[in-house]
Amino acid sequence: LVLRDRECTGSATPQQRGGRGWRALLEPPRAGIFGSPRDKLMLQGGRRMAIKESLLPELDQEAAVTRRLLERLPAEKLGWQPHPKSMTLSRLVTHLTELANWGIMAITEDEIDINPPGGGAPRRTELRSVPEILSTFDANVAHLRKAVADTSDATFQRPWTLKSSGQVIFTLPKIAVLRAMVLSHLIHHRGQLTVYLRLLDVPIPSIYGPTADEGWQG
Ligand code: NI
Repeated sequence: LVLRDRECTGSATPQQRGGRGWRALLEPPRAGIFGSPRDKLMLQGGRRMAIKESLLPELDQEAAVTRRLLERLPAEKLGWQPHPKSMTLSRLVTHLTELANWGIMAITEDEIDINPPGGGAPRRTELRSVPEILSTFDANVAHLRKAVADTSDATFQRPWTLKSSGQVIFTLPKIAVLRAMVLSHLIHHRGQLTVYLRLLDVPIPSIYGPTADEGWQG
C-alpha cells in the first residue's frame, strides 16, 4: 500500500538513474511499484515527478524549435508543393498548428469520432498568411500548455478513444495520445518542413544540433 502512495518510496542514485540510459525508458513500468528503471528516471530530489512536470519542458522545447522554422516561411511560396502527392507548404504548416488541438481534445474529452455518423466530412483548412500561421500556432500551443498544466497524473492515465464512423480506431491512455499524436506527430511533420525549406533555399536553423546553415543555438 505504501508503494502505491504518490510520494516517493525510494531514491535513485545518479548511477542507477544514468546506468541504463535511454534503454530504461523502453522497458514497461511495473504497475504500482515505484522501482522500475523508468520510475527511477522520473524521481527528482527524492520526489516522483508529475507527468506534467516531465511533459511541459519537452512541449516548450519542441514548440520553440518549430516556431523558429515557421518564422522563416517564405510568404510567396505558401502554395508550393514538392510533389503532386505532397501537401502544399500552407497545408503542411496549418497541420502543424492543428496538432496542439489533438492534445487538448485528448485531455478534455474521452473520445472523438473524426467522421461522426450523419456529420459532414472533416474540413481541411489552409492558413493563408505567415502572421496568421504564427498567431494560430502560438494560441493553440498556449491553450495546450494550460491544459497540460491543469491535468493530474490520474487523468493522463485514463483511456482516450479515436473513432471514425462509430468504429474504434484505437484506445490509448491520454498521456500516450499526447506523446504520439502531438509530440511525435509534430516532430514528424516538422522534419518534412525542413526538407520543404531546404528545397526552397531557406536557411535551416539548429534543431537537435547544427545544420548545414547554422550552428548550435541557445
Ligand atoms: Ni499528420
